[in-house]
Amino acid sequence: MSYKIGLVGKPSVGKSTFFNAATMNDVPEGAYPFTTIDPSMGEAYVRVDCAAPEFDHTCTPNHGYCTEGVRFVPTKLVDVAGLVPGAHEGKGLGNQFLTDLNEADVLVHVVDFTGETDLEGEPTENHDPREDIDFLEDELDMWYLDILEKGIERYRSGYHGEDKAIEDDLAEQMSAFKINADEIKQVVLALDLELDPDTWDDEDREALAREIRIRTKPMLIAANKMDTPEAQENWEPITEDPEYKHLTFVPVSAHAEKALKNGNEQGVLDYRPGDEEFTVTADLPEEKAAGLEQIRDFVTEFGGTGVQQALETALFEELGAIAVFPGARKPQEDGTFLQDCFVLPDGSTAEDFAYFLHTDIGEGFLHAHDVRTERQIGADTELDHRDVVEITTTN
Ligand SMILES: Nc1nc2c(ncn2[C@@H]2O[C@H](COP(=O)(O)OP(=O)(O)OP(=O)(O)O)[C@@H](O)[C@H]2O)c(=O)[nH]1
Ligand SMILES: [Mg+2]
Repeated sequence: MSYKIGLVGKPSVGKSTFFNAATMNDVPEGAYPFTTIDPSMGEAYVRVDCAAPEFDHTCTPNHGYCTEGVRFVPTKLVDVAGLVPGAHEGKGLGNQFLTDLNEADVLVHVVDFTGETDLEGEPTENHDPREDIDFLEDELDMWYLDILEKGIERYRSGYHGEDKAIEDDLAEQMSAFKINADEIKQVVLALDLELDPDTWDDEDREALAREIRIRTKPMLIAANKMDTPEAQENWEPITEDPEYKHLTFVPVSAHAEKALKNGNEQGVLDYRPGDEEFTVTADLPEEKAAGLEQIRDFVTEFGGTGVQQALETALFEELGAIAVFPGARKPQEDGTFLQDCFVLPDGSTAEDFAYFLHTDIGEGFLHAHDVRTERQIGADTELDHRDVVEITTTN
C-alpha cells in the first residue's frame, strides 16, 4: 500500500508543471485549458529526517534515496484534468476526473494566485483566487451529494435488505471514499441529524455531503505561481482572510522547483529538493544566472519552492500519516541498515505495523521493540512519526 496524493484545480493553474517538478516527468504543460486530459501517475518523494545518524550509521534505502540525513520516501502523485464549474454534471471534461480523484487519499488544490486565469482557465486580469477555492469545494461537495442521494435511494428501495440501517447503505454507496458505516453514523450525529433520511431536508443532505467530503478528502492549498508579483500581492489578503482561516496554504513556485531540479540534473547547480538554498557550480550565461538569482530571492523569502513542502504538509499534516522505519536492535550481518521507511495511517499501532509488513508477521506477532530506547512495546502501542520498530513474530 502506498499513499496517493491528488493534484486538483481548474485548468491552467500549473498542476502538470507541479507534477513534472515533483516527479521529473515530462507531461505536457500549456497556457491553455485542458492541456491534460488523461490522468498521469508518477513517483514523488516526501522528506523524512533519517534515523540512521542517531545510530551513527549510514542507511541503505531500498526505495527512494537519502542525502545528508534526509530520506526521500516515495509516494504516488496523480495529475488530473482541470475541473470547471458544473463538472459534476459533465461540464468540461465531465466527471471522469472525479472518478480519477477517487483514488487519492489527500488532495493538493493547486490555485493560480496571480488572478490571471478565469474559472475556465482562460487568460484574464484581477480574478480573485478565492473564487477558485470556493468553486472547487462546492464542486467536490456536489459530487459527494450525488453519491449520497444514490445511497438514500438505495436505502429507500429496501432492495439490499429491509433491516439495513441508513448508514450501511450510505457506506456501501460511498465505499470508494473509504468511509465505513460507523464513521457515517458519527458524522450524521455530529451534525445533530437523526438516522433517518426522511427527516433530512436539502440543506441537511448538503451539509452531510460536505462533512463527509472534508473527512475523507483532506485538502491543502498550493498557492502557485508565487514567483510573480501579482501572486505575491494576493498572498496576504487571502491567507489572512478570516473566511479562509480553516485552510492551510503553502506558497509554491512549480516553475522554480523545475528550474532548480533541471539545473541539478544538468550539473550546473547543487540543489536538494525542498531546501531553501542552492549553489551554482558552473559559469552560466548572464541571463540564466540572473534568472537563478531571482529564484534565489524567492526560495530565501519563502523557505523553498514549496513543492516538497506542499506534498509533506498534505501527507503528514492534513492526512496525519506517519513514517516508520522497520529496524533491528542487533546490526544486520549483511551490512544493510534501515532499508525501508513506510508511510502509515495516523494512529497505527505496533500490531498494525506488523500486518502492514506482511499478514504472516501480523498473525505471528509476539511483541515489538522501540529500537531507539530498546524498550519492549505491546501490540496496541500507537507509533509516532519516525519511530524505529523491531517486530518479533513466530512466523
Ligand atoms: N509564473 C509561473 N507560471 C507557472 C507556474 N507553474 C505553471 N505555470 C504556467 O501555467 C500554465 C499552465 O500550466 P499547466 O501545468 O499546463 O497547468 P494545468 O493546471 O496542468 O492545466 P490543465 O492541464 O489545462 O488543467 C503554463 O503556461 C505554465 O508555464 C509557476 O510556478 N509560475
Ligand atoms: Mg495539466
